[in-house]
Amino acid sequence: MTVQITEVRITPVAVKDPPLLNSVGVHEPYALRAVIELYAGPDLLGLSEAYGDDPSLERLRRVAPALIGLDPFDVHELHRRTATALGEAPEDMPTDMIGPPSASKTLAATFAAFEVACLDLQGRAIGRPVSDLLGGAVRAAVPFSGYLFYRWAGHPGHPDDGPEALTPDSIVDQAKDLVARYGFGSLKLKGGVRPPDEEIAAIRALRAAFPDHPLRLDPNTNWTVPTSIHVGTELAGVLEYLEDPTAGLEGMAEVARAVPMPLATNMCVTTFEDLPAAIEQRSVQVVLSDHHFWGGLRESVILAGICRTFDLGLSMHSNTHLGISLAAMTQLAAAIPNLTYACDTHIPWQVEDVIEPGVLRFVDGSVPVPTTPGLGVTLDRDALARLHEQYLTCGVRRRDDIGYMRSIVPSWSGIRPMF
Ligand code: GKR
Ligand code: MG
Repeated sequence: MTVQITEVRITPVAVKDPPLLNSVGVHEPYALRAVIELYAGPDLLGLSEAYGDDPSLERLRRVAPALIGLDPFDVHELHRRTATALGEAPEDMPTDMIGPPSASKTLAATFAAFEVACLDLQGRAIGRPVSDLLGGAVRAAVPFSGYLFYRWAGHPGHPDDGPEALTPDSIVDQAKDLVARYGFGSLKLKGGVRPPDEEIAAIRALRAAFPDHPLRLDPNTNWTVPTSIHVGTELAGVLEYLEDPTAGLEGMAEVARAVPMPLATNMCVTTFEDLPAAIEQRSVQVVLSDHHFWGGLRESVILAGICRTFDLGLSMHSNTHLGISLAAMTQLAAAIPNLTYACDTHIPWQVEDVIEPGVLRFVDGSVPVPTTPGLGVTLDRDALARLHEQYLTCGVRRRDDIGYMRSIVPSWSGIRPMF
């Protein structure tokens, strides 16, 4: 069977995002994503979803013309063409919550955007789900964790769009709401926002309200080593893992030696090059994979193999994303036997999407893995057009949690560690 890419479409979209607080600032009213459509003739289409900020879009657009004529089954050739077309593209990532930018990471992120669409195309061409292309699904449904955020009730100048959550009790209320609506069986608190002892109190309140839920806390490196050790010691026996308490492999290794729970990361181990030193120094015990910057679905399977070899746990990270990425994350997680932790997802915070509803749903905190060809999801063309129009008018062109916070709190520095 001959399959060749005949057309590449890249459509930036903006989706409404609530005022979620994190260690550097606050989410802006809109988050950006790019929807990628790879056509192999008029009826065969592969989908993917990627970062939608200006530098990422520029890289995607630079590569797109080189993909015409590509066989979507030849992902090695896709990699060659991506690398050649990118050339000396500036190193830049849409957020520093996923470690520093590097040439290999920008290449990995750009390649990943097209690789996922190629795998969707492959699956549709042969009539098999993407999980089959990754070794086969070892689970029929993928568990996700309920992602808790400190938040304001609304963006300044906009109507309130949810209850404020700034105290332990309101975080527990938020958790009860997410668990009631989605059935999540584990919970993660985005920390590094309130003073550490308040966040310890929030975790203890969650433990009291949810005695059996695994709990995670992630301050995105907003703590010094002593603060991290203090929090880790106070929460002994309470946390499933502590995520990125402090910056860098050395600091993480020092914390890891002093606290009883595993340390997880999506900030100090974010490329294959980071792994040898992290393993040697025992900086982390759990790696959070993310196909968007680890180089796609097949590279994420390779990461899983390395984690298995070196006895590292494997979990999955999430930035703001939509249904196409949720489908990709679900297909991938279904096919990785040692992905034994519930995955992260921002989906409960999103009220808009680009896919037709109904296929992806949460049942008892897990997403049943679509068994239809490819990723299993279909573009909602009206929604795509509407969210593209929103992109054109919203004014946001790259994520800037620090700058947005500074526009509200002029003295805000966003410099970590704050505590
Ligand atoms: O969106 O505010 C956020 C999150 O903090 C996200 O940016 C992080 O990358 O959720 C991510 C994490 O686990 O570090
Ligand atoms: Mg994290």
